[in-house]
Amino acid sequence: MHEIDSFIPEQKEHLEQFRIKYLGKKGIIQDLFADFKTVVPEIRKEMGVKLNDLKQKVQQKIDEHKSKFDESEDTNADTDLTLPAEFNELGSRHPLSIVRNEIISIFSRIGYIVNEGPEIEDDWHNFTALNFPPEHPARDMQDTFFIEKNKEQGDIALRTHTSSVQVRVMERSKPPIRAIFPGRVFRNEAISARAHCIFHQVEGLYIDKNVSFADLKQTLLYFAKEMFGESTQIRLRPSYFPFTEPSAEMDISCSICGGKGCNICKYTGWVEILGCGMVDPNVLTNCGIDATEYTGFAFGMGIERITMLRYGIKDLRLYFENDLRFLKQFEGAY
Ligand code: 2U9
Repeated sequence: MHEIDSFIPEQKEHLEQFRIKYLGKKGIIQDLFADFKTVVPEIRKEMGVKLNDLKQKVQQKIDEHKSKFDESEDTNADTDLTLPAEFNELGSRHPLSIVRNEIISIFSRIGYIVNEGPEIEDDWHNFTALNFPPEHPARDMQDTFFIEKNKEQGDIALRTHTSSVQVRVMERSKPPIRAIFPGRVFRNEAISARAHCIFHQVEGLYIDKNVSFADLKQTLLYFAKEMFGESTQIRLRPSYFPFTEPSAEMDISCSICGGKGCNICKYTGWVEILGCGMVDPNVLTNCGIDATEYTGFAFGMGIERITMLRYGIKDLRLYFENDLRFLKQFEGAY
């Protein structure tokens, strides 16, 4: 084997010596090219090819080892291994996620499981099964984002509440059912400090034999105390929803002023946090549950609203702007 084939430089200087020896101005290859002029015409062509091959081989050898020295030189020369490590900033959980997780945790402690479902829904699961009359205003273009209008097969729309998931669960399971339904919902509303066309809900459902309004009230009192503190009081006001009968809206004693009166509770001492009621027997029947055997309660709340009360946030557009000055305030929270 020739020296060129077996050459492995240990230091950069060895490589430079090798280069000068072969490719330098007074190097071996220069000499050979000088002698080339004297070569007889019969073998001139053959010798020319051989000489060029040799020159190329030497250059390749140099390139191969040069990159090796360049790399190792970079790491050795430019890196100060005694410098402190670079600080990688951690992100923080979004306040809506923190509050959603807390709601899930509160209900899971009393036996509720979590169910999720599709954001694109058909008319049956979003409206008809839930006892919405055909001319109900929620079915209007002004309130719902329709994807497809279809008289025969039913409209397709972005769900306006997670109640549609409850319908799906009731259709496929036998009571007892005890579950909560967190998710994103869509309503065709103008964006303001108090309303957005996309928001988040957690709804809940409990169906079994002998479930009463007293069970509903006590469950929601437990939730209010866990979420807003032990001293929190609740009150239920009569209301109306197509899917519950009787229906109610629930207020909590104002967590900002403790019930004394402030601009959050508009000096009433109470703030509304959710809607609830006993599941209408028509809805149970629509979903394949025997309404003579079972009763149930349901409730629904907007996570944006609960989070506003929990953290004193005054404008819900802040949730969607991704301003780090806002988001970082919740760092380290649950
Ligand atoms: C089924 C049967 C009954 C869910 C309920 C409410 C009352 C309610 C609103 C609160 C604020 C929606 O986010 S919000 O705008 N929700 O007031 N929701 S009872 O009742 C159901 C759901 C599913 C099968």
